[in-house]
Amino acid sequence: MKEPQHEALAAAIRAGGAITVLTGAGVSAASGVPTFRGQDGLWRSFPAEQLATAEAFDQDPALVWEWYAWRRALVAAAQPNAAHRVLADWSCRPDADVRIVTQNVDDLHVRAGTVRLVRLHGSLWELACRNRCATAPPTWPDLRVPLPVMPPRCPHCGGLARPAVVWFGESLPADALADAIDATRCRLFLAVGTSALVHPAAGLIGMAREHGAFTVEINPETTAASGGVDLALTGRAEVVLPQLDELAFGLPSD
Ligand code: BV8
Repeated sequence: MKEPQHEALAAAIRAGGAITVLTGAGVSAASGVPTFRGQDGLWRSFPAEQLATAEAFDQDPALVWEWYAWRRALVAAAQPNAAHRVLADWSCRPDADVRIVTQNVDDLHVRAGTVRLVRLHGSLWELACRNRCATAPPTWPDLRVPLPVMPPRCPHCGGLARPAVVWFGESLPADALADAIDATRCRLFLAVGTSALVHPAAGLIGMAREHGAFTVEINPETTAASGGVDLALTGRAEVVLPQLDELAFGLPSD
């Protein structure tokens, strides 16, 4: 059904100019990757403060690695969904200026072929030396499922390796955060599939509005950001984004 709000937003997307899309766990929900705070959310059985922190890791690296190994196996068996594919298509269009800023660490945006992607919180598919040893690179890719040794070791110093993700209480990579802040200088800012609870990522929405962007939220539920955006579209990313894509650019990209 072509709703007026969708039509108007599609026209704005088609009009060109800088567009930024901030994504959260909700865009991977349709791929079967649990969100963090939803009904079946990961945090429900694993409260963040127990696992996604350096303290939790140092206290029980085996337990934290068990959680990440479980998530890696789950994501490895998942496929990018229509939401990822539409955003990848938009990011590749020569006639569009679209940047994707993600909080997700599943790399499904990468597997969907997204270019101009900013990963704020790192990747499940990269490791780092927990000791930050001098001989190891800051991070290195490791796509193996299952990991041959648990918990994995740093190949350079033999110490523990950690997931190269940003834990609570850790700063975001300075370059990624700077790129994300730069991306708030846009005409249209879409927040898709995020509860807008985790900072500084959630703050990007208000920053975009302050920079004059028309801000839109796409989410089946009301969130912390819903009251502060120009347009809150109730819906699932894998449904709404293909609708907008067809309205904006004609043929369904799927
Ligand atoms: C930092 C990687 C400086 C690990 C993650 C300011 C105010 C308040 C708190 C703070 C603040 N500044 C800093 C903090 C503390 C903290 C924080 O934000 N705490 C919150 C929880 C209160 N932030 C930090 O610690 C950050 N670091 O600021 O550094 C510093 C340094 C020292 C001391 C203090 C500060 C680091 C944050 C990064 C944490 N790492 N992930 C891992 O994944 O294992 S965060 C984690 O949450 C994921 O990355 C996830 O992406 C992210 C955000 O969650 P969402 O993506 O929004 O997912 P969620 O489940 O919450 O929501 C899903 C949404 O999708 C829902 O709304 C649902 O309705 C919707 N949905 C469901 N299905 C669909 C859908 N939408 C569309 N379609 C669907 N089909």
